[in-house]
Amino acid sequence: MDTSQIIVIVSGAGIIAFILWFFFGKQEGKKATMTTNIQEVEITVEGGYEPGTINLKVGVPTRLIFHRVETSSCSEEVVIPEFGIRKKLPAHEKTKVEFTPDKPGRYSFTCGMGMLRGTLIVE
Ligand SMILES: [Cu+2]
Repeated sequence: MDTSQIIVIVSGAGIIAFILWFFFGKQEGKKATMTTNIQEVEITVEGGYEPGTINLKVGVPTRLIFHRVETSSCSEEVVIPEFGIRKKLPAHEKTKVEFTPDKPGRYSFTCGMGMLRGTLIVE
C-alpha cells in the first residue's frame, strides 16, 4: 500500500465518521426546563426548529416558546396535529404554545405546509 492509498482510506473513514455524527450524533433531544409545574422550552425558528427534538414529561403542562427570527413565509405557522394546535408565529416575536401531553409517544410538529419538522418525545 502506498501513501496515496492510505490517505484515501483515512479520509474516507473520516467522512463516514462525520456523516454518522451528523445524522445520528444529535439524536439526544433537549429536556424541558421545569418551572412551577410547567415544563418550558424555547425553540428558535429559522429555516427549521432548534432544538429539533424535545423531551417532555407525560401529563405535565407544557409551554413551547417559538422564537421566530425570520420572515420567510414557510415558518409563519406551527402545527402540532396530535394536540390540535395550529398557531401563527409573527416574525421576530416569541409565541407561546401551551398544551398538556397526556399520552407518551413521539409527535411531530411542523410548519403550516409540513416542510419544517421537529419532534416531541413524550415519556
Ligand atoms: Cu413551510
